[in-house]
Amino acid sequence: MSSFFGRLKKGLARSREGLAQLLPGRDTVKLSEAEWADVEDGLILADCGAETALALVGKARKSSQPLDGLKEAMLRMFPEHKPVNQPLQGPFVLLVVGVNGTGKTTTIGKLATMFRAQGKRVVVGACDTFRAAAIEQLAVWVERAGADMVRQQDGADPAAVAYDAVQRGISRAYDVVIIDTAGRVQTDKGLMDELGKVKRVIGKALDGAPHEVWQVVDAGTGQNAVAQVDKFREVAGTSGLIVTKLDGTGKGGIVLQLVHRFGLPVRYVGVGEALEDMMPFDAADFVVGLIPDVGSTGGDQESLGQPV
Ligand SMILES: Nc1nc2c(ncn2[C@@H]2O[C@H](COP(=O)(O)OP(=O)(O)OP(=O)(O)O)[C@@H](O)[C@H]2O)c(=O)[nH]1
Ligand SMILES: [Mg+2]
Repeated sequence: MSSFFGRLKKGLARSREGLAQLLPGRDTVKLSEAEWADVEDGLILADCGAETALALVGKARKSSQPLDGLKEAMLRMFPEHKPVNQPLQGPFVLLVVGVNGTGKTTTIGKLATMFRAQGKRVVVGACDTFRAAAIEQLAVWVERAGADMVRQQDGADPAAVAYDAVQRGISRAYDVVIIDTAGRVQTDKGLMDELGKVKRVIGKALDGAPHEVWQVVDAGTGQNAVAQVDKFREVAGTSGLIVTKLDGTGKGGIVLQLVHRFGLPVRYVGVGEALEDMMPFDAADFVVGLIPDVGSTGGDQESLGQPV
């Protein structure tokens, strides 16, 4: 069993346990109306949202095997694999956005480490100039990753720092520029305008940048995550999602709801605070990790043949 899958499965344990109460057994071939209603409730409780739960149950009902039908419906909800947008020239510029405390800085530390392990040179722009400790927190991650950092003093204009970071990425031939931004609530117009400016200025520093805008969403946020993605997508052009803290929540269904509503790719998931607790997202692994193998005669199967 791959340790990646094992960690994901462990991270999804609470979501899976919640669903286990309400899903049909593996050997069940027919469900009553009331049982289908329970399945729908289970999905809603796991934060799939009513609309997505209804869509999933509607598809699963057409299958001759309810549990497999549900897994299949979930799998089909994910968009076709879309390669990460690459630069025509210059460094790959990644803008990381999201609400306060979702895990942006931690995720950037993990991403920088991953890019470095691929032999890429990485520079990170410390554009969270809002909170005094933010730059120092980022510096620790960046140093650990063996990456470099562009910073200015606390309170500096985040767009100016972003511009500097991209310029540095170009002039010193870095492979990757990652921009850390301050957390902001999607209803704060002033801060959302500021984020729009950061994005525009990055485009002035390098044509076609940022190549990707990844929004970090805390899986435990609940239904508000939908409003978050809606607004950040409008203002910053979110092109992919990173869903963190799947380990701390019984609400893993939020991933399905976000994918169903926005059709955005989920690029990575976080299942813990440590460096190795982030992994590339794999829809098949996610679904197998989320759906309990209820009533299976073979017991709790670890991998169901899902190599990663
Ligand atoms: N359990 C768990 N904790 C996580 C995960 N990712 C991040 N965290 C924790 O979440 C907290 C906030 O993380 P940060 O990376 O500082 O979040 P941020 O989005 O940069 O926060 P702001 O910059 O203040 O908006 C930290 O304690 C992290 O260790 C995860 O996948 N699982
Ligand atoms: Mg941060």
